[in-house]
Amino acid sequence: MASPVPFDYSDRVLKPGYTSCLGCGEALAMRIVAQTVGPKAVYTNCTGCSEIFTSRYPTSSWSAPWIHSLFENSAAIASGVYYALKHKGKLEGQKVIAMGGDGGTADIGLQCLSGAAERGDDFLYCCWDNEAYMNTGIQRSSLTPLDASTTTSPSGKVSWGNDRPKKDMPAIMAAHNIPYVGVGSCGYYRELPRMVKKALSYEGPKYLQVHAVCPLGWRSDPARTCDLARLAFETGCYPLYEIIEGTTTPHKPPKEGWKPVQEYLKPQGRFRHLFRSADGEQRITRIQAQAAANIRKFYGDDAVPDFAKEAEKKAKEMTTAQA
Ligand SMILES: Cc1ncc(C[n+]2csc(CCOP(=O)(O)OP(=O)(O)O)c2C)c(N)n1
Ligand code: SF4
Ligand SMILES: [Mg+2]
Repeated sequence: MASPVPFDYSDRVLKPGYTSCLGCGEALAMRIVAQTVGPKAVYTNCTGCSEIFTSRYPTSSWSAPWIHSLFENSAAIASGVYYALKHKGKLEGQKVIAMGGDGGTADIGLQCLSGAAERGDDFLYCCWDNEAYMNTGIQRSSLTPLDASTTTSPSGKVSWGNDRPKKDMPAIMAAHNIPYVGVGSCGYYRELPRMVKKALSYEGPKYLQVHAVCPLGWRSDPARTCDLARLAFETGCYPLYEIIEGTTTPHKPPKEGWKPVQEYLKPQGRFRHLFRSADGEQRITRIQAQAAANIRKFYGDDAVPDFAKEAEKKAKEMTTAQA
């Protein structure tokens, strides 16, 4: 029998050995993005899972220059690196990549990110959106979806979980008139290199948000990470698109048509409470109505399936009845 060909990791920007959980969508996305950007870059990474699992003291998986920033200032550190390289005349062929989780990006780091984007600094910001503060024990963030149960928005007798809809972070970034905003997914990992290359072809601030399944926080099967990420898109729960120089291009619609949101929600423990009562069904109707609105926004009214329109009607009736 021929001896197995040994894996060659010599050209990996993010080397193996990092300590993420099994099936971590954030690790998958970050590895692909870093590999596409390459080693001629300075990476800044705010506190969070991605920073922790790639730099367990005294080791590091990074083979490119990498800076651990505070929770709130990945974008500000990236700005500083950009100006330092510029001042020294070393920007040629060099990229500046800032990274952070959804909490580090959309909550505590928003001000630094907005400032860097508004100044027009030349860098790519990557937000790993696993929809909660996972590293510190699954606390909700402003990117946690409606009705997800987290440790700070627990479902129970008095609550259905997170009671706020997800913040539209890509729209906030697009409002800065930056050349590139992209929303990708760890489930469509073959798309990520194309998106990164497209983003890097523009000078100025670029924002890439990647939906990253977290089996620990979502209480999902690690073997279903990519499948779940694709279901997020195929149900209309997590639209994927690019806004390039102000023009929005959505990801091509699912080949087999839009699916009911239950297919995405049911395999996740964070939504399990919605499947336990008739009242829970009403909450799912609201989520389905939101997915219908997402589909309409990017693909037009004709694309919205009948079951989703039906849910919109019911959700409206429920709101009227409550008023
Ligand atoms: C100012 C400040 N507040 C709180 C923390 C604690 N903290 C570290 S990581 C983290 C959560 C990170 O969540 P997110 O940015 O979504 O990244 P994830 O771990 O989910 O990848 C928190 C609250 C901190 N390091 N600094
Ligand atoms: S907690 Fe979630 S995001 Fe963090 S390493 Fe584990 S799977 Fe990845
Ligand atoms: Mg997070």
